[in-house]
Amino acid sequence: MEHTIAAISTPIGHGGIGIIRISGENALSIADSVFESVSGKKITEMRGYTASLGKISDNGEHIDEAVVLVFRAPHSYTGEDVVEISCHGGIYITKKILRAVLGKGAKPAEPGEFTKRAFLNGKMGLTEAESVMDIISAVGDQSARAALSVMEGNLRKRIDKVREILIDIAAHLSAWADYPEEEIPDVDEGALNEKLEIVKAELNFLINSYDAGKVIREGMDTVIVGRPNVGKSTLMNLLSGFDRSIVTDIPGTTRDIVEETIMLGDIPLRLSDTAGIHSTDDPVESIGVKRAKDRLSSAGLIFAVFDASMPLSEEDMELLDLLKNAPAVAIVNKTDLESRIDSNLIKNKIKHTVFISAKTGMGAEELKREVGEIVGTSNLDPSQGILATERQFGAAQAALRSVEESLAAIKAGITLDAVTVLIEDSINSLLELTGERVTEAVVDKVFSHFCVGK
Ligand SMILES: Nc1nc2c(ncn2[C@@H]2O[C@H](COP(=O)(O)OP(=O)(O)OP(=O)(O)O)[C@@H](O)[C@H]2O)c(=O)[nH]1
Ligand SMILES: [Mg+2]
Repeated sequence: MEHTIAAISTPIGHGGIGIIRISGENALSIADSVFESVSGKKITEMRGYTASLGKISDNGEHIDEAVVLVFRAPHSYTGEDVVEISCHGGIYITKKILRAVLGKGAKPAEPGEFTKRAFLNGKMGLTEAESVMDIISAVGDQSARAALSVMEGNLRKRIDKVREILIDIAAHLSAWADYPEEEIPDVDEGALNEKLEIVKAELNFLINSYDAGKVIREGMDTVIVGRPNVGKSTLMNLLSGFDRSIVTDIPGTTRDIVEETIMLGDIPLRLSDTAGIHSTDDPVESIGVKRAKDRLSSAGLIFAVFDASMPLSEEDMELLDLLKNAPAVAIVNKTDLESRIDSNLIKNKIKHTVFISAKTGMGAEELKREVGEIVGTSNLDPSQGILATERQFGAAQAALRSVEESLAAIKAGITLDAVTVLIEDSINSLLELTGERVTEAVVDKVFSHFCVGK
């Protein structure tokens, strides 16, 4: 039996309530040794899913008033006996109660240990467990929905379906190979290929949506570039919703990089407003220009801003050339003024071109739409269960590789024995993905990314 663990499960800070969670065989008796209920009833006598009000004290010293909640194994988050002490949410009080609980024999929980126990006790699969942290760190509606969907088991169900097809094929192939004298129907190569192609398509779909899922979870480094005075800082301020960057009509206003994280619809963008790119003798400005160019090459997404009230300059054309094949949106700004720009020159070079007025806010919706197209989030349905971690992504890729190899093997006329081995490899990768066949080291690694108390 695992030892009993305890941790503060709420953030360290001031709050209405702080929760100390205890899980394990001795959770109830340990909680009893620091708690005295108003009713006189012992925690060890309480039924699961019941609460009790009382006094927390440590060796006679009164610490706080608290409510304890009791969960009895296996009907708890971890599958073990669990007690949650809800006390007043203060750094001092919660730590003092935790210390008292540890003094009675509980051990400090490791990061993610409660969820790890839930996984090991079969309360949830590995993909569901992994999504717990994503729910906690969700920054928007889409990322929360994606995490919730995985937690509800949608990714596992999707993988299970794929695996069922592979198991079906493997079983048929083995039966046919092992019992040649039996009346097992011949392997129909066409049908075999067809099934494998279905698996391939589904795995490809999952793998291709991984990057977009990552964007809604983690956001995207985005740089705003353009020559001086085109309205980069005005755009920064429009998207931030406040005056983050200094705006003047003097070219060369922004010199250093100004950063702000914003939500463009459901996509978190880490925006960098930069100095206008042009050739200059000013030593300070030229450092700013170098920084802008460095950011341009490292960013995941580029907002290249142009001034619609002027013809394109040589600097604008140079920037357009730099953007070839880059993930860029060309933003033709100042469309509230009379147009003097030949925007076809831009459209010919950059697929995603939008017309806006950073000053009035016109065109912001179109920008949102184009960004969704570029980063792939506009085609993403987060409620379907999408791959959420590098680990899951790697396992899905390995599974796909084996399926592709088996298709190639069939085509090359290699024996069906060899094909069976490849299909079994793919099944194993999928079992690893869902955590049904996974090493202890992998499990430890998964939960080491968690916070303490979860
Ligand atoms: N009419 C109009 N004026 C704008 C618009 N966007 C910006 N401006 C004006 O253009 C001038 C320059 O704006 P900034 O946002 O400072 O331009 P910038 O690209 O950051 O300039 P640098 O930092 O110097 O590179 C300011 O006077 C803004 O008010 C717009 O959409 N319409
Ligand atoms: Mg500026």
